[in-house]
Amino acid sequence: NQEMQNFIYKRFLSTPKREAFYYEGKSYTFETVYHEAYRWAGILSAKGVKQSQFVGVLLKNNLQSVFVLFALQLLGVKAVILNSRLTSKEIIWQLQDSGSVFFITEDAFKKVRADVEMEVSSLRLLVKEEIMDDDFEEPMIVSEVQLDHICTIMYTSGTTGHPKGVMQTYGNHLWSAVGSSLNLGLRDDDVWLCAVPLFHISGFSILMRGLIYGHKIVLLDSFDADKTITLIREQKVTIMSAVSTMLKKMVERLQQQPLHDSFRCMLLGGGPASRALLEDSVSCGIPVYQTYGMTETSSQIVTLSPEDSIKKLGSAGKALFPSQVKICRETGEVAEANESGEIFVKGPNVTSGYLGKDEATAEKIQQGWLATGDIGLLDEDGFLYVLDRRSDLIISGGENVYPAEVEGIVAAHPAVDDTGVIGMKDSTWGEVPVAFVVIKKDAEVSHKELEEYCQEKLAKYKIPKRFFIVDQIPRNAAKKILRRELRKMVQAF
Ligand code: S0N
Ligand code: AMP
Ligand code: MG
Ligand code: MG
Repeated sequence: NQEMQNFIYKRFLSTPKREAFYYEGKSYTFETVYHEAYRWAGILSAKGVKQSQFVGVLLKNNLQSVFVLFALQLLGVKAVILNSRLTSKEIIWQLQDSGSVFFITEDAFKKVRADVEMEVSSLRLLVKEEIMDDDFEEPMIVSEVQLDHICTIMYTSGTTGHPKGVMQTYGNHLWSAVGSSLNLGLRDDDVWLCAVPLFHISGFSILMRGLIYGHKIVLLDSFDADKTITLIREQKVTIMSAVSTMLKKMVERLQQQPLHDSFRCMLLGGGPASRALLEDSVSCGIPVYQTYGMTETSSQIVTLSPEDSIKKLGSAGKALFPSQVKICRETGEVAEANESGEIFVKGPNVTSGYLGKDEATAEKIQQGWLATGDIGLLDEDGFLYVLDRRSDLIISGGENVYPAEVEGIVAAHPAVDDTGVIGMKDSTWGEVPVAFVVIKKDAEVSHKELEEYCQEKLAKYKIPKRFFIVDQIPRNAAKKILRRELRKMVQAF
């Protein structure tokens, strides 16, 4: 069993005086970050937060949140990181599924907080603003972390039913950061801008890289294209992580005035990117690197390399040094070059499985190979092209929407007889969900009512943007929805 010094403590010992963060006009060194995390560990410890517990966290993208997340690592707690766009119902489900003992949140999430308090009385609630000046107790710091111990849990939805908690170990995060650096390189002057949510691995992995590499992170509360461009210039940012929706907004503004030369990488992931967006980025001086990765791989697993970023534009690249990728036919045989099939990935950054779901884990991971459900091909030079998303998955601005989950909610409406959900192209979000609905005989329901019905149960981005009333949902003999037919029907409306 491999052990390493606690990453936060190690970074503090290594380079205490280096800048770790730039946030809202101020810089913070690793020394300050360590002390703040330690202080938070003391406060949480006094409340009863202990090693090995699962603790739910619902936090905004600010520096205090980083301190809390780092405090949990110092305490050896498994942080169940919750997506703040979810409804109370969805959050409560994840808190219960993970067996969280505490729920740490902040003032901004008043409604969720009240709902959690009312519905899960056994959960101990801690509100950041209310406890930040409370009593401190000398915390029991986990001085060494086991690489196979869980650091974080992030939920990801599946094709059927409820989301599953992806277990991300210290080793997963470490190897992910190592793989990234062996491809993109490390430079003394690197500064990584984080405008993606810390509750996704896109954002959380930036925090881990910051600790492991010892470079500065420019942290934003949320994405704003103008603010981001200003900060890239002011803070001499060299790398940024983005999804297509964000990049598109930046490209619109950068036509006239390209970024400085030292900005060396726009790491683009979380979903597909159009050829036009990639070309526009290059033409306005943004060095764009497509990457393929997911919650289960603790961020990137396949990424373009600097020398191929132009030559192989449109490809997601090759597997990072610690990892492997292969394409398989339905029979399980490895596909030939340029033949499409399911994408499988393997490596020390790949999760060991889903929390408490041994069956789902055994189904998805065999001999270390994770069946992603995505469809792609490797060209004759071994470059990955992602052709289609895992089983019907709709990606809206980097957030995942599973049709089955939305269908389950819409179908439960008393006036609805049957429903089918698909993605529809959208210029802002890439894709948005839309629903086809069959209304029960003699029943009546307006679009507005259907929308309101969804509001309590589904995160905003999952609510169908349109409801098309139809006589029948096309299904095959096994009653499976024929989504291809629905896609054709969209064009008729
Ligand atoms: C695109 C973003 C920034 C949009 O958010 P914005 O503009 O801040 O919106 P809000 O002000 O919060 O809300 C305004 C209205 O818009 C609705 N809304 C917000 N987001 C969405 C959305 N995605 N889809 C649909 N609607 C949305 C709000 O509900 C609100 O509506 P009204 O006004 O009606 O109330 C934001 O969505 C965002 O940050 N997206 C990115 C999320 C992300 O990071 N996804 C990646 C997840 N995947 C991974 O983490 C694995 C891949 C990975 O690790 C990676 C990914 C990218 C780059 C690098 C990596 C890597 O490997 O390192
Ligand atoms: P998540 O774990 O929520 O980040 O979702 C990961 C999923 O996003 C993958 O399984 C893919 O379906 C999709 N995805 C990630 N990267 C790409 C890419 N470069 N091109 C197309 N789809 C992608
Ligand atoms: Mg997901
Ligand atoms: Mg906003």
